[in-house]
Amino acid sequence: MTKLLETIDEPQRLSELSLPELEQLAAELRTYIIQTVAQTGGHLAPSLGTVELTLALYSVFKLPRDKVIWDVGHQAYAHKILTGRREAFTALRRYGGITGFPCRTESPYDAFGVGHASTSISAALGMAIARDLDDRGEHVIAVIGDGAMTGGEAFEALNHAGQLGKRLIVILNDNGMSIDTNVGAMSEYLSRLRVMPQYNKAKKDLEGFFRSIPHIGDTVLKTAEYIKDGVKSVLVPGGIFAEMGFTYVGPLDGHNLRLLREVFSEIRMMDGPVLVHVHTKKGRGYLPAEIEPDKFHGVGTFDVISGQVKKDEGAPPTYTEVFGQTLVKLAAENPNITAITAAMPGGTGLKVFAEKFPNRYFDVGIAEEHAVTLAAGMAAAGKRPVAAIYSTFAQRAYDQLLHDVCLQNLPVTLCLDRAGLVGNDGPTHHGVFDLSYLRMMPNMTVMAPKDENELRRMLITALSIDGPAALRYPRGTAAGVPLTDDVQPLPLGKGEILREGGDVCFLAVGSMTANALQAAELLAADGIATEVVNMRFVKPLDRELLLEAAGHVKLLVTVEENVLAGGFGSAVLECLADAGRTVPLLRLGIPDRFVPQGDRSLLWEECGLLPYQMAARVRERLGRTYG
Ligand SMILES: Cc1ncc(C[n+]2csc(CCOP(=O)(O)OP(=O)(O)O)c2C)c(N)n1
Repeated sequence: MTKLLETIDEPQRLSELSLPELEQLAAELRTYIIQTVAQTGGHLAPSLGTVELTLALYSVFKLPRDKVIWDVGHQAYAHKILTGRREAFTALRRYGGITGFPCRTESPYDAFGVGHASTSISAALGMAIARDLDDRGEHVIAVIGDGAMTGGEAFEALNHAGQLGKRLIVILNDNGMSIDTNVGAMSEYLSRLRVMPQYNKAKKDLEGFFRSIPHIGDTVLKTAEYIKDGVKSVLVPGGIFAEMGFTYVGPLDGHNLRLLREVFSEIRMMDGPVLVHVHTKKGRGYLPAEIEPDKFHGVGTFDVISGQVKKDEGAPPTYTEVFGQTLVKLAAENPNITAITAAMPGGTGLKVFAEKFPNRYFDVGIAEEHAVTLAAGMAAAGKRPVAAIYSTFAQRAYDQLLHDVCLQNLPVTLCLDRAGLVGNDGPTHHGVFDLSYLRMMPNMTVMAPKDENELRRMLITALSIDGPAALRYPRGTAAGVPLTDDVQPLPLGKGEILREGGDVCFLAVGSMTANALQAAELLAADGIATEVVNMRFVKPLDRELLLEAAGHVKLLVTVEENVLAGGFGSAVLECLADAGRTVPLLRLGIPDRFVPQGDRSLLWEECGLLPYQMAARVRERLGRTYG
């Protein structure tokens, strides 16, 4: 039998379907999402929770004229499948395949590019303003999770939208979860709404009310009034959103297609900003994901029947794990150490710390800016805060790092996980800018370890510096070196010569040290004697070592998993220029463009960072320079 899903190439078809057909489609979508993500990996639990929401929205609103902006975009798999990418979905997140998030260049239905949280209401308001300036009539709808709602930008946008009073729909997709359990006073407020005794009764009343409307058009105004004054006061004591100028509707069962369609049909006719609060279940329809929504938030390949995630048994620990364990050890010795995460306790390895030292552990929600200034405040008051943030999300806290931490020379330790190319999450998530944006900040020390043992030494070093320090390390398994018992701090600003050679010298940073060593082997086989230095510090630079190397080789090669613009190679050039030295120098790193998604090794290849490519570039440059 032909599946209904196979007949849907564009979302316009959805408005022709009956309620039972839409319900059938919901089931088919779930099966397709589960089976595909089991093969590709991806954001399973968030996307299973929004199936009915997507169907209800797309069967009521007129896409692509009406704009739907998905916050983060990790819950938008049904959106992708229903908007012309059903077959392409099998290559989700793969190199050359479709991206894991909405992306404007991928589809006209992807109204706004996303990946980082809490941007949807700002973007939607911008579109609503543009629409009104141009006298158009489309609807603009932001769909934001309760986790993303903890981000400051979401509040800034609500604040602005409430004041402007423009026609705008915000759908709050509340599943009680961020990646881990959601945190914060707003989250507690939302869960109070969930358990209010009036909720179930009022929900029924609301359903009954809409069902009893014979000619919807005639009763729109009455309905709008009911929603505005009735539901608000029954269901939302204090009504935060109403106080901010929004008409509040809800909470509604986000899996009840009929109810959602009815409510969306009504609010389509309303003016001003409206917030529809829906309750959904993360992982809905796949039991393993319902039971462990955090594990299935973003998941690798897994077995559909058992729900077992495929693991590489016997693989070395991840950098994240080594960081988490080391911090726990250090915190046991130093009661001043505190740990801060911005909604990523699992992802940053801080869960062990949270269990051991709950009163010194702080999950601030998706609020990287606050996390950094919070750390600055703790440091100013005598603590040794460690803020563990993914490199890409720390971009949010640029000014806080500069103005609150570095300007005051406060001893905040910044641990940047997922630095470098992250793989399948793609350009929104690659952590390839941090060396550039950190090294220009006065007072900042910047380090990158070549392996997990060095990560531990760098953490101790950072915590011994009387000022700000950052270390950045990559996603995934570490080098697999034995962890030594006696972990000593590193000499500040000193590199390490790993291999001697008189023709070429690789100056390598962090993850690229291993690749440089392999490239050196290849060159040595061609009779090109190649030195390799593990620089350890991007700031302060080991000037002495650099100038010495510049004096005895024919070519210096800098190699980093960071953008070339303003990165480590630029720092080396500055150092040489300041010393009045002109030396042939080749810079290897991430080019001046956004790198797509795919396996990390494929992306390294795309950027010319595999050992054979490095060796080829060196040979070519030597040939050109010395004939
Ligand atoms: C600025 C930023 N920080 C952190 C993240 C990582 N992140 C992705 S989804 C997510 C949780 C979002 O929770 P919610 O909005 O409730 O959506 P749900 O996954 O529960 O559907 C987090 C913390 C991010 N995408 N952007």
